[in-house]
Amino acid sequence: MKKFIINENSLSIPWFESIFANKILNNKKNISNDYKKKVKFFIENGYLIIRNVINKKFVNLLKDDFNNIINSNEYKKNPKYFHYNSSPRIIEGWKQSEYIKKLCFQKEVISFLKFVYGRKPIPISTINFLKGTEQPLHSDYIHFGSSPELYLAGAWFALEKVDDENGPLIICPKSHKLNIIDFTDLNLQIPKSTNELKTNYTVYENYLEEIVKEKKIKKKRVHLNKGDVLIWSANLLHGGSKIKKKSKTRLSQVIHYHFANLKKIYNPCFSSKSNGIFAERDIKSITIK
Ligand SMILES: O=C(O)CCC(=O)C(=O)O
Ligand SMILES: [Fe+2]
Repeated sequence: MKKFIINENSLSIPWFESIFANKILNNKKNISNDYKKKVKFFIENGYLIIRNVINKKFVNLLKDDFNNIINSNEYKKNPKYFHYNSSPRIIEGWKQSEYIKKLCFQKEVISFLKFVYGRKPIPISTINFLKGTEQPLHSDYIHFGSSPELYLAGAWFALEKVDDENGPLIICPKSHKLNIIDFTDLNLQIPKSTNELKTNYTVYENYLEEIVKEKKIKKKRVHLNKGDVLIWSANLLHGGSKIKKKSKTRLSQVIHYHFANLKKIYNPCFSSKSNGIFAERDIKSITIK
């Protein structure tokens, strides 16, 4: 009889997402107790804050680039229906700025992701924010699916102080353990137009609010300082809180990562996993020359 061996190679999801996560972590060699503690926190809560990972000089240079992009008026934004206020969510900034691109390869973030996912992280998208997004709770896994499942992470960098005044991130610790869903799990159809997409997305957002109420899931507003980063795992619920001081900026950059050697990446908004329908994606990864 062949035994089941508990290690990362006998699992299809990232090992830290599995019920054996702590056991596998404890068997890892050559890591400090301090690092172990951080990983344990990530396993339990689905996110981790690392303070002061980028220096002020780098942040200022990135901000200069960002201001130039804004002033040039030549940039790509998320579609209108993914904006919840008038402040632009600028995508593909890495094509215009070396600093925006360099941030995708920030050492601490890459090495942490590599450790917990057991694969090389591959940056696939950047969004640069001028102000808070006021975006309702969602999981990024509704946008970026992978096979094997859950090989997705986000790194959200504060490029200035973020507190209750300028619309901080809201996260739901431990929510990464909620079921993975797409619209068809809510008895909706795969959308055939952007109108239908927006309608479904709103139902999805309202569904999540109901789940949070029903399960009494706590929301946490995250205060960060310039140069801090918050890393979230694939299915962690997060959003942007209301901006109390409307005139204030909330300069920040989020980077989404898939990982090496995936069989498939797909867009769950146009897929139905339960019916075996996958809208496969062909994403060009962000690379450094
Ligand atoms: O920055 C925020 O307020 C939320 C952004 C976000 O959730 C995302 O881009 O995935
Ligand atoms: Fe998100």
